[in-house]
Order: sequence, then structure tokens, then C-alpha cells
Amino acid sequence: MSSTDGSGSTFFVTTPIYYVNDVPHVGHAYTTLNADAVARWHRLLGDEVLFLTGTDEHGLKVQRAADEAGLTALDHATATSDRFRSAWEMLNISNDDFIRTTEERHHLAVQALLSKAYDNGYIYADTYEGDYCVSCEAYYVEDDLVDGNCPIHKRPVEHMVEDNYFFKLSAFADQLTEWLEADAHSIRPTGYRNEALGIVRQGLDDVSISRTSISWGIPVPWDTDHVFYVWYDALINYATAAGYGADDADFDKWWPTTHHFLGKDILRFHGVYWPAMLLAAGITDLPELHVHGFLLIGGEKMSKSGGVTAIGPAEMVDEFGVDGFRYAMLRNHSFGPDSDFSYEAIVERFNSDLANTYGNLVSRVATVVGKKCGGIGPAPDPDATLATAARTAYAEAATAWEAVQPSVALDATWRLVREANEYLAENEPWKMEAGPEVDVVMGNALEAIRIATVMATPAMPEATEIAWKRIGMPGLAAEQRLPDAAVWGGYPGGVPVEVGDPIFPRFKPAS
Ligand code: ME8
Repeated sequence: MSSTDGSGSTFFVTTPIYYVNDVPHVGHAYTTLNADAVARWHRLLGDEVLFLTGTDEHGLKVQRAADEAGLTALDHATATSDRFRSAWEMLNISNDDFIRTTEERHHLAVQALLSKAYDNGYIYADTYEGDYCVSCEAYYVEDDLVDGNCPIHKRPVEHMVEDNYFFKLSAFADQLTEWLEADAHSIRPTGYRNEALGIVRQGLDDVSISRTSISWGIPVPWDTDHVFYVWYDALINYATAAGYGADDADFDKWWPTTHHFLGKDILRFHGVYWPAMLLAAGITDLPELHVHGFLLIGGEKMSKSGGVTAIGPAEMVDEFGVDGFRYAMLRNHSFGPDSDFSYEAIVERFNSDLANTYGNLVSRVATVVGKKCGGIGPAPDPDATLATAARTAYAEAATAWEAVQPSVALDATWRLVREANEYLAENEPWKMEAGPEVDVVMGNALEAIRIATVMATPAMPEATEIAWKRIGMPGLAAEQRLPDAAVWGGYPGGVPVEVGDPIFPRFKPAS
């Protein structure tokens, strides 16, 4: 599917589309940043990337939030959707598309895809009675409830009785089991694949996919008293953006390389319902899922409906800068398990990895080149020991990015940066006389910076371009192509190296 050799495959990567009843917080930012970093890595590999994010704007939860704000549902959705859009701009998210489920293109795709499932005999009418959590926009059976409350939001559920259209989820148990068992890349990390398998093995009931009680949704084309239940409209956003029903060539190009990033709270929808819907519509290419746990503060899921104060990404950017926040988010939280979000851990990471290690390396090298090499960066030595460190770092980072483990990839990258710092500490070029000996040391250090800088662009798109320019490289770091750009010997030498302000001044928390 995706390529590690720069051969130019396609790579379609998505985030969940976020509900517009809440404003962006660092939990949303976490998923979006991981998807962004992986999208950027694939661009470095030469893949053609389509990176999609957006907002989920229908459903009861959104309708109620709009009512409370005294706005029409669409005006409310537009205002909050814009907040997500600007949060992602602020965080330098490189999405190619931003979808809103209220857009015409989406209405058409939803109606086309579900009509296909209907024509194929997988949708039928019946009455539904059950307990509904408005925050999840989902029905629960009694066994799922905790003291009568929603297991996720810990809030009372509402009893509802409705005429509904149902989706024959039960018909897909065997195909889903086969997919999950046979394809180790269906859902990663593996624990979540097992969780989805567990859901399928417990037995699948058909699910209600339409509502008559609300009008804020996409009309069922063959029975317009109904609108599709928000989740069945929302999931289809991915197909809409890939061109489903509008441009078959586009859809065929992107769909086979679809990668969905999501939190574990919506695994059931993405890992069981969505693939079944695709199969019902005759789409047999199923996406790959990359699932992460919750960021927690003091052990509780960080979201407003979970009762824990939400933190806006803007507050973090004010403190740490865009790249400082991006790097710490990607590096501090391994992709998969739940993880504690802590301000202190970001400060520590910022100072140790950015101020003291990467920033310090760039400053030190520029200063010594200024003093001992007349400000002109010398070429590296082809046989330097650092070349081995660079090769190892690249191999490990490439494997980790491919496995969607940004934290591991950055750890490998920073090992190279640290080794370059140690190499300088051992050689003490600042004590040497100007001449060939100091030139070799500085050429090797510059080459390590060049390689680490390209590899760090997915995490720090701005700081890496500053460093790239400082060491005299032409063009942009993000325009380099891997693996070639990681091969030792690419630093040309004979180019001007600039001393500038520290890229990451040491962070001192206000006391
Ligand atoms: O579920 N830690 O939207 P949503 C980590 N509209 N990630 C978190 C998080 C936390 N504490 N809180 C939220 C929806 N997230 C639907 C999705 S997709 C077709 C429809 C992230 O606004 C995480 O990715 O509730 C989670 O899955 C998502 O936000 C839920 O966003």
C-alpha cells in the first residue's frame, strides 16, 4: 500500500471529524497532530498524500448546543467549524481538505452510498426502542450501562421509541471476522484489533440508522420523513472526500490507501460498523485504522463532558510555540495506550530535547563554524562514525513512522542529534586551531544536523526550516525526498552558515 522507498504511492489519511458542540481541545489536537506528522512523513517519501480533517455537524447533540446558544443549527455549526479550522491553521496542520457534513458534496455521497446498501438489501424498516446517550449519539443495551448511565459520559441515558431504518450489521459478522483475523494492519495497535474482534464475536445486532424525531440531518432519499442517524452520515465523510459518487477515478485512486486515525472511544464505529457499511455498498477495499488511547489529566479523560477542564491548543502554543507543543505532543505520548497529559512533562521535554539538544547543536555548530571556518560550512567526511549513527537513526525512524509510532520515530531521530552533540563534546573543535582537522569535525556535525533536520520536519515544520537555512542548505527541508536525503554525504560544503538567535530558548515557567 504505502511506500517506504519513495516510489510515489498514494496515501489517504484522515482524522475523525469533530463534533461542533464542543470547541477544539488538546485531545482533538493530539489525533490531528499525529495524522499530520504521518502525512508529512509520507510526503517526504514522495507519496501523493490526501490529508482530510473536518467537522461533524448533524445530530441531536449539535442541535441542542445550537438551541442553547440561541442560534440556528447551521449558524452554530459554521461558527464552531471555523474554530476548528483556525486551530488547525495555528498548529500548522497540513490538511489538503476540510470537510463539513453540511456540505452538498457530502449529502450527495451519503445518499449515494446508503442507497447502494439499500438496493443491495442491507437496509430495512422497523421500530426501535432503547436507551440513548445524546453525548455519544448512540444507543446502549442495558448490559453496557454503568448504574444506568452511559459508560463513557457517566450521564443518564434517554429512553427512546422510534420508527427506524435498520442496517443489517448482523450479515457481516463473518466477513468482519475474516478481515480482522487475516489482516494484521486492519487495526493497529493489535490490542484494538482484538477489541474489535471481541465485539464481532459477541454477536452483532442490526443497528438503527435513521431518525424521525429530528430534522437536523441528511434526508433518507427513499423516505424523506427520516434523516440518517448522525453516525451513519458522519462515517461516510471519508468516502465523500475521496470522491465517492462524484468522481470514480478519484475514489479508485485514494480509497485503497485509506488510513483512519482515531481515539479508542470511536473504535466500534470505525472498526465494526464502518467496514460493514462499506461492504454493504459493495466496497471491498477496507481502510487501515490507527487507534490511540485517551490523554488523561489526573487519570480522567480530558473532555468537557467527562467533567475535566479542557485545555485549548492556543494556550499551549502561547507557552511553547507551535513546534514546541507539536514536538512534545508527539514525543511524550506513545500512540496507542492511554497517557497522562502534563504541563511539567512538556516543559521538561522542551528543555531537554529542543533547547538543550537540537537547538543547542545548531547554535554551537554555527558559532564554531563562524569562528574557525570563516562562516563557511565544510563538507563531511564520507567515513565518519556519525554516518553509522545517521544510518541507524534513519532505519529505526522509518520503521516507526511506517508503524505509526511517531514517538518512537522521534526518539530515534533525537539519538542522532544527541550523538552529534557528544561527538562535538569529545572532539572539542572550539579548542582546535582553524584548519583541516576542525573542518572535518564541523562538516560531520553539519551533516548530522542536515539529516536530523529533514527527519524532524514532520514534528517541527517551522523550526526545521530555520535550521535548514542556517546551515546554508538551499530550498526547503520539507521538499527533500527520503530515503535519499538521509544518505550520509549530502551536505555540500562551501556554503555560508549563519549564527542566529537560539531556535528554542530554554523555557522557564512563570513562577
Ligand atoms: O466522536 N484524548 O467527535 P468528537 C485523546 N464526531 N483524544 C481525544 C480526547 C482525549 N481526551 N478527546 C477527544 C466524534 N479526542 C465524532 C467522530 S468520525 C466519522 C466522527 C479525539 O468531537 C479522539 O480522536 O467527540 C476522539 O476519537 C475524537 O477526538 C472524538 O471527537
